[in-house]
Amino acid sequence: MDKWLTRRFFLKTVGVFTATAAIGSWPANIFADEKKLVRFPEKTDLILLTSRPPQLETPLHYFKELLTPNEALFVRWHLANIPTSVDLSQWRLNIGGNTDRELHMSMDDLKKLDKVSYTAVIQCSGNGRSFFEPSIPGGQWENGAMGNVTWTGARLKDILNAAGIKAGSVDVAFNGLDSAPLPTLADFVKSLPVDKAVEDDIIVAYEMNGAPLTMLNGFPARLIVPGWYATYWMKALTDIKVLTQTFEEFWMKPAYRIPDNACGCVEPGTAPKKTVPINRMTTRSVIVTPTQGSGLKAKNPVEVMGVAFSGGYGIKDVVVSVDGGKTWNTARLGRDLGKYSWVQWFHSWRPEKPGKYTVMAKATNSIGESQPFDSLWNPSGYLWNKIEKIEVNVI
Ligand SMILES: Nc1nc2c(c(=O)[nH]1)N[C@H]1C(S)=C(S)[C@@H](COP(=O)(O)O)O[C@H]1N2
Ligand SMILES: [Mo]
Repeated sequence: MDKWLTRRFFLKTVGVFTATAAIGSWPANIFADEKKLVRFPEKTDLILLTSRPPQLETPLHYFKELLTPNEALFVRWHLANIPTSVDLSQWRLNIGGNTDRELHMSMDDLKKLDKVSYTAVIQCSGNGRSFFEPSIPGGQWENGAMGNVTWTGARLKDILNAAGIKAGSVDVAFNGLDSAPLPTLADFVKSLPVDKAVEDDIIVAYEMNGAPLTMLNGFPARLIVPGWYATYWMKALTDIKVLTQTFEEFWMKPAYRIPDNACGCVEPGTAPKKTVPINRMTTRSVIVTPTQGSGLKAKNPVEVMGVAFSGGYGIKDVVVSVDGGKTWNTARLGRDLGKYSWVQWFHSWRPEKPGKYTVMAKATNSIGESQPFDSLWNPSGYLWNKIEKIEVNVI
């Protein structure tokens, strides 16, 4: 693999070691047939999807917090060979391809560049996949393949400009320390169009919530493409290559593509005629409290609470219904941490009478994008943003 070269070329400068005591011992190789909690190094108890590669979901209750704690942030790797220890004295960020010069930046070099910090939602393309009907194969995530984190790092633009982007550049490709256990499986390499790559807000982050990245979330540095799905947020980043051609290897094509139309959807069970690489996140809201099926007491006040976000345009409003969508109330929004962050929303409710109630929430962003009442379907189970509905029992 690695047809686009750099890995072999740069191998000398990259230090990857197999499991060491550095981050402790790993749970055994388990494939979850029921959801249970497991604890990986530097992580708290998370919901297990698979252990090799690790795919761990954040329990919903963590989203009561505006920022997702590092130890609770979800984990998703595609390939079983992942870095479990990185020697920073050996690690380099290598930049090359269609550039004036080749760079091999150390962590110190990276930290000398202008330091940028903002809060952004990280969300897997397949977050919410388990809710699709008809069901779709792939990681059966509920709502926990997302989190809200303050990222700090250097602008990708500054790194690329230091190398000097030459005329005729089309795409920029990114590779990390993980690799495929079998030669038949493609290395995880992603790309962005060069015009996107030089946008101000894209950074190579070396901190999450003010601390170094956890190993499972991409230590020592990862790409942050705020507003876009996390498939582009290359973890354990080592190689950046500027290309004169469209990069169309496996993880860009056929993987991670959506129907090329306004809804990114097709008739359930059918295949799209034309696809494009997945990109900006859809607008959505998630109900955090009360939880599905919970029991409430009549005449007792309850705070309906959740989070809402969109692909980089901020949230204009969130409306909440406690009667299955017959009437809607505008929710109170919490602290604004910028257009890439989620916002918490609150609606104080006092159910008068016992019975079953259906609670719903619907967010709209600053450019009018909102959420559908009926699920939009695509064959990979991406872009989930159907209006959430939960049922509670008032006694
Ligand atoms: N090196 C590397 N980076 C990667 C991936 C991967 O498999 N390898 N998966 C991507 C996908 S699809 C997601 S959803 C996010 C998950 O980031 P997290 O594990 O920090 O939550 O990492 C992205 N970056
Ligand atoms: Mo993902």
